[in-house]
Amino acid sequence: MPEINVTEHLLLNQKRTPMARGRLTHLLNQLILSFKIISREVSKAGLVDVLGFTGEINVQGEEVKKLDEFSNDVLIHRMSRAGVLCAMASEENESIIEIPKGFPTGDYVLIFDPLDGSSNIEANINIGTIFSILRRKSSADGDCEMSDLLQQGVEQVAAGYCIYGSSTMLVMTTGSGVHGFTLDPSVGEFLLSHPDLKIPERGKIYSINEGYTSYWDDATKEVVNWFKDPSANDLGKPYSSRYIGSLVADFHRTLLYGGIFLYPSDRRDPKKPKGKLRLLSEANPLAMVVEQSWGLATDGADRILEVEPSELHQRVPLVIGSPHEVEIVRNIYKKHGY
Ligand code: AHM
Ligand code: MG
Repeated sequence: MPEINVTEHLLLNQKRTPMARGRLTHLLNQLILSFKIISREVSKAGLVDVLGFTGEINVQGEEVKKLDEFSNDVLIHRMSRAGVLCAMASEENESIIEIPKGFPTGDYVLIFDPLDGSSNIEANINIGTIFSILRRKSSADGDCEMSDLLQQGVEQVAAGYCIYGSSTMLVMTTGSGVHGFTLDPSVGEFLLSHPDLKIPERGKIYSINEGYTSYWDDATKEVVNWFKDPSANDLGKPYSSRYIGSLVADFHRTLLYGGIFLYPSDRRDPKKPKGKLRLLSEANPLAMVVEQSWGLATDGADRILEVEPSELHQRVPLVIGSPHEVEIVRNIYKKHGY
């Protein structure tokens, strides 16, 4: 197969859209450069003083790690200067990130989780950046508004993630399929390694933090039991359990091997009745990727991409993966009145 890099791939895509002005391609190229910078730093973790906490607490009430902060800073700094955005939102920042006065702006908004799964950094486990790109809805003459960020996932024009692991890989969609690119460190380019990814129609793996069983309602307990009990499920044997605790890594495996990932609502923290994952920076982009690869994503009952956002850091239960397993789960929840 001739080697094609991500920039060439984006340009081919752009040529298929006659009216395209190349703004989205430019945005994605700037994002890709940020991923390369983050990847370089992640690969040095352990060698230099980049591990450990900064001592600060982020808006989610969690301790901020140095690499989280570094990744957030790189993305904000680079993307503010891209000239194609009118605002951004990050999982690490409480409110909307405006483009500084005097910098050129554009019609897109970018929402990201700069370093998902960062509690795993010290253990050399895969972590990643997740991104979602939308077009602004407000008039182009004024400043971007909160409503430009609070759009349903169906409005995303591009989404994906960059996973930093045994190799660095970018998986993304611009609305016509999902493609995976692996970073070749010897040339510093993301090369097309996984064209037109399709999630298997069904799988043999379920992925959930089962330590929280006692916080689940009966519906979720029945869901998980379906996967474990060969007399209940249609696999005829127990599904295998895999849970890394790094969403990008658990999702990436699910996309390639099939099966299901769940982060349901639970009773653990009354302030977070809808689970832990965020709609705008985590669930929506992965839902776009999975749907573009012929999979499904729901909150147990309804399609993630149609959930109406009301706040920036809104949390949502996430059930995502192969169509067969996601449908099974939806039917069990429906039976329980979800
Ligand atoms: P983070 O964005 O602060 O890294 O938190 C999100 C992470 C996900 O990567 C992962 O799926 C989840 O937290 C694991 O949570 P838990 O430890 O509750 O299972
Ligand atoms: Mg996260």
